[in-house]
Amino acid sequence: MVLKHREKTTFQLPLDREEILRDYRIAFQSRQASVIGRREVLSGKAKFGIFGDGKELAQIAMAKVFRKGDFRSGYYRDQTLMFALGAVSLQEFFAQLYAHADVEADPSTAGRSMNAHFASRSLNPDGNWRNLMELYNSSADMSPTGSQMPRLVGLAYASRLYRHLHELQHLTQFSHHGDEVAFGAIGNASCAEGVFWEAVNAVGVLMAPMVLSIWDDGYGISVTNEHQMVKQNISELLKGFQRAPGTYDGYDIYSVRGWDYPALVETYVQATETARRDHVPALIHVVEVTQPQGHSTSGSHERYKSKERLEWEQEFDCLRKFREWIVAQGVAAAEMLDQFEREDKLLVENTRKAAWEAYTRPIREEIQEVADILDEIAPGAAHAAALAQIKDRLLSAQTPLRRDIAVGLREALLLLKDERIPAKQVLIDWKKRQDPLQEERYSSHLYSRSAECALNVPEIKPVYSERSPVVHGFEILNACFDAMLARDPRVVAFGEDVGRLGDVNQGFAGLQAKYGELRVSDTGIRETTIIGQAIGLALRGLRPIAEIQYLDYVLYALQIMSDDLATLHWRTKGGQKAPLIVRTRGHRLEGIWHSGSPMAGLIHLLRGVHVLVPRNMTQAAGFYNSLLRSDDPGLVVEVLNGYRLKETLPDNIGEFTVPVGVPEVLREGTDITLVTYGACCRIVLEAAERLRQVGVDAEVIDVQSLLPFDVHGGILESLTKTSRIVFIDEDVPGGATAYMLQEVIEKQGGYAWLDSPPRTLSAKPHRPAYGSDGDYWSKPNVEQIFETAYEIMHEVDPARYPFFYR
Ligand SMILES: Cc1ncc(C[n+]2csc(CCOP(=O)(O)OP(=O)(O)O)c2C)c(N)n1
Repeated sequence: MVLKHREKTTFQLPLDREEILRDYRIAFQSRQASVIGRREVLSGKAKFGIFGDGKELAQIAMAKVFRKGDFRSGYYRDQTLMFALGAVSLQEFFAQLYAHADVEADPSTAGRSMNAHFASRSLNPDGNWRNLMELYNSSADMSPTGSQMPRLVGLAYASRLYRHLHELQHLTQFSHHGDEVAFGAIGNASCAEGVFWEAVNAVGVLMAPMVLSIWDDGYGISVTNEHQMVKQNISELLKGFQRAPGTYDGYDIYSVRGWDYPALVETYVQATETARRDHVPALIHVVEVTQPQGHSTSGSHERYKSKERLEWEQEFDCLRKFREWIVAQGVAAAEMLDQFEREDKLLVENTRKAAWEAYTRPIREEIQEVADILDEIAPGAAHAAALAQIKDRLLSAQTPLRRDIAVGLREALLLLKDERIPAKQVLIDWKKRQDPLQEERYSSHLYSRSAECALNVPEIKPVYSERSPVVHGFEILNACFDAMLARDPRVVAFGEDVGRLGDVNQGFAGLQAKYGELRVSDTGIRETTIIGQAIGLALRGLRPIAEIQYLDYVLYALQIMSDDLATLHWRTKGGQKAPLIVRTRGHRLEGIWHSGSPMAGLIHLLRGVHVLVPRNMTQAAGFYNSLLRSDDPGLVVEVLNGYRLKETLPDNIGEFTVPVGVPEVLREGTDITLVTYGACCRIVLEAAERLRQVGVDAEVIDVQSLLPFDVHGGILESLTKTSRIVFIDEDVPGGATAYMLQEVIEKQGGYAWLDSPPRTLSAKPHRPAYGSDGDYWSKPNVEQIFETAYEIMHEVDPARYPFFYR
């Protein structure tokens, strides 16, 4: 039922006095943290601040029902929940505000995310799972509004799987019979995002235990609800999702005032108990919420809120209302609360100071070290005065920064470039020691560093015997997925048409019947939340294979893959991982939307995910086996026109692996290296055969793994032999061919071995046109590849390779 605003008079207090007063103090401390945090930004000590003022009371209520093992997927307003749970301390909160780049100081993000972006540490330093049932789990926050929604689908749905899949019952560090609730939080304005609706629908369909709170302060920065949603009331709009009495299909929907403590507590208790027990999701629309300090430190709300609104916000401030209620109920006298407030103000300020001191101390120590070296150098240097200036500048900085040390150091070395002072080397050595430290501070953990990282998975070659059958490509995959599902109970596969049909190309044919509807399932057409479902499941210890039906439709999910999945391990500095496998199919079939190969778009937006482009289904199966043994996320793009081609089924289909980051030489040659991947492999091999007929011996290399790329430098090895190279694919010009060229020519140092200019050959800059002729003139073909390679050989030796076609 949709509940009316809850009236506090109906509430029977289940809370004792101590608990109420503790709640008041946490809420008050949280408000102080917001006030002081804002001051720190405005005074220049921190760069940006966004705070949870006005949302304190609802989060205090939520904390009462949030249990260990539960998960949060919220946003930057949730500090009070984190404080109330003891999941983030005040000092950690301020450390993050200052961007203290240390996991000990800011366990959420080690200074990598802006403030109020929370994350629990699911992993030990070695990358292995901690016992999530001992933690108040918080999936790592993001700034794009609504981005917390897709993974909520999986975080909630995991409980359903853990409750109903017998084979998962032993995974007690992740679940207790699926009793865990996923708590979501979102701002009212972000409910205008499409992804909100997609996720709400998906959770309802999946009957997953989510309790989603909407903090409704009537604005999205300056834009009022009038511009955000029909009828200006999100719970009114959501009425269609509510379940009928006595049924389990749909949501429980509540509306409650953000300043009404007893009603909030009652609502959260009721919503969460039902979600936990019956797996019925709930939406809690928290209305009459205020934002006392405005949206963020970037602006002031006086610019867009009316005088009346500002006055109303003061009157209905949840702390003020809570205080009035405490006094009216006789829980405590005003003087007592005054005393608490004085103590708590002091506490928060002292904690802030401690965080600042902890943040600045090591930097000041480094400044002192550099200053001492400069002191040593200066007496004998021509630019002693300028060096002293650099030193003074560093020592007097109010907000010390390592960046300023790096800049000052380089300035000093420039001044000293012609000097022969022995201590100069001390300065250079000091600088050199910093480089790996900064790398570790800001750039580590893009990929897994655990023993299970994909690069550590050993190669196991496919084994063939006389008995190995020759089958269709899709049957190779089918056997591989069958083996994966059989071997590892954590594997679940889902996507559009994956369940009953076994996917549009039959890779999962028959596997739902064999493993059940929860292991191999259909989803709605909702690419973003298919990926979100997989991220959430992976965050809770499962091993999802999420299918996006065609590569061209990955674009729908690209935002969440880029913002959430690809950054997750890095932005938590190894605190969280989501080892999921995204399966899709693409490159060359027919028409604009079933032939795309936007590989550069993907690899540039997905650093942090392995991007694998197998040329056939055996290679694909090997990659799936590798990824399942690793804890890195991966995207596998199967070749669309390969499902009906015949391949020999390896005897060890569930065991063999194809190592990531290692290209394969498909044809050896000495004159020219042709580098390609995926669907192009077959046509490049054909072109190589034609080149042979005119006396050109081409080496053909299948990159197979765009991210990571050729980790052992195999392509360079080929180039040292041939001195000529062409990069071929069906992306746009300047796309993945340019990326490969940079990898080989610049990074691997291939330029030094070139005797001819390197070339790239790609598709046209437009999408592929329909029909066989459209395909021929949109994508690189055998003739073009032949002619590109032949042109290079002609330039080398026109007499031996005369033009015979122009
Ligand atoms: C995708 C995206 N668009 C725009 C922004 C800029 N932005 C940050 S917060 C915000 C308003 C969000 O309002 P609401 O959802 O009501 O949450 P509130 O901040 O009021 O709690 C906007 C537009 C963003 N972060 N992400």
